[in-house]
Amino acid sequence: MEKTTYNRQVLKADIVHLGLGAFHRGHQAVYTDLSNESMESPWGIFGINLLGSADLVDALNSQQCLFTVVEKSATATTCRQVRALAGALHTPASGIQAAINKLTEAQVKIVSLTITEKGYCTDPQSRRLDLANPLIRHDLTSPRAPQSAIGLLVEALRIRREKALSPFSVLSCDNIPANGVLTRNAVLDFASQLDAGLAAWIEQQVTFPGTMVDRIVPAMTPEQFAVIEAETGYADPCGVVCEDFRQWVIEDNFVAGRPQWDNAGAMFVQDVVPYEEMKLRMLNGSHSFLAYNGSLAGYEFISECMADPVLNAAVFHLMVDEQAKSLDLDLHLDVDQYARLLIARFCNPHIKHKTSQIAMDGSQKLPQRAIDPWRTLQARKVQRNGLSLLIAGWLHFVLDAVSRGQTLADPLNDEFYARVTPQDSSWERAHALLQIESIFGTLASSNAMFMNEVRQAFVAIEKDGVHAAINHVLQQENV
Ligand code: NAI
Ligand code: CS2
Repeated sequence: MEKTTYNRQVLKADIVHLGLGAFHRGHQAVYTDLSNESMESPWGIFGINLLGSADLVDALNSQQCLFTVVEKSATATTCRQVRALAGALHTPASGIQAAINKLTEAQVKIVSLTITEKGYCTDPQSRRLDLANPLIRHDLTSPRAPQSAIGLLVEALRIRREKALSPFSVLSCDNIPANGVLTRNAVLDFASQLDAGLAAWIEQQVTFPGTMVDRIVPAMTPEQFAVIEAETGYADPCGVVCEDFRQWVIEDNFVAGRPQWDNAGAMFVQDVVPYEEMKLRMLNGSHSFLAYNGSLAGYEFISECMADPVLNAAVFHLMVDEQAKSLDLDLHLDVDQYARLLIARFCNPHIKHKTSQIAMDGSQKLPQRAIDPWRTLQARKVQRNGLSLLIAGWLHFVLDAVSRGQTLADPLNDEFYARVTPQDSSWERAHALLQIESIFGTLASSNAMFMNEVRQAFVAIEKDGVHAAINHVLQQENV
């Protein structure tokens, strides 16, 4: 068991983290724990969950906030105990005031977030705060008792300003392009609805560094909890099993200091966007391709999809011949090598990453993973058949669920049902989904090429199944 040795009795809430899910425990908490080893004063993290069940927070508090991370490569296993968590709370149980109090403690220097794409309550196309979002509507009428993460951040910053406490940096660690800019815009949009002076103060005093985060940390299952027990000899309801790879690229723009995460392997840079775009399109875009087309082909896990030579070759094509060609910036990176590393990571048989997990919240993921690169490739006259298959796979995935009456794990579930008329032909139903502007902008009415190519892919999957469709569509000459 790997274990750090710094004195954790002195840990305070230097970082408050919103969204204490699997990813935070397997990524930022590990970096903080490892970097604490070389710091004079270790940084503590206080985790807050605004939603979901209280079980995790209760279990953490009953085990001194210590938890296990089991890291698995294809051939080796490392078990670590993570010691950087100083405390945790769950607002549905303890009330939102407890969270506000935590964020307004004088020593808080960073508030970090992994609240999923939908947690920012923004419109995925315009990237601005969605004022019609029910949580935001609630918080604008009750700003002192917010329910959303954005409302909580603004309320905490209002109090800090009033009490002349120093501001904190807001660090989004979600898979969103330019996540710092998006978070800043959401916070400023919210604050300016309430108080222009507060919005101006936030604009001047608070920073929102962008990050690229990477480590595959699947949702835990009973089988994976059994893996922890088998590897360590004890059960840990707060542990996670993840891959051994990890990467963190961070814009170095903090108002109140930061841990030396670079001592644990993080990279501090001026501009994180090129790294984010590369990772979001090549890794996450391929994940979504496999999530939809892999689940249509009957696969439960990503590693099973990768054992299928047709899907394996298709994602390599998508990474190298499409997504890589949609990128702008020269990182002096060998994209073939990056793609091969991604393929090897996806093949790791010990990482039980469900296609159904990645398929969740597709309406929030498609714009950055598929739609933006599709538009860029069209402008560059580069074929984008793999992306069309990804979008067509999503259409089938949603329509299949709707035709069975299943609820989709997606904030637009009700909108899908409202738009789809069961009596329509399958392409008419797909067409209705393609008109959702928060996902597709105005492509349905303004881009005949987009509609034709997605239709070709959609019909091919319907007629011949995923394998034949991949073989057929990837041969097309669409530029
Ligand atoms: P999880 O399901 O374990 O945790 C999600 C967390 O987000 C929970 O704490 C939940 O309370 C919170 N949350 C969900 N909706 C929210 C909302 N509307 N407002 C406030 N909080 C909300 O998921 P996990 O694995 O921790 O992933 C979370 C995010 O981390 C992903 O969506 C992604 O953006 C990012 N990420 C995840 C990776 C992974 O492999 N799991 C890798 C890279 C990034
Ligand atoms: C996945 C990501 O759930 C998803 O949408 O694509 O969470 C992926 O596992 C991570 O970004 C890997 O860093």
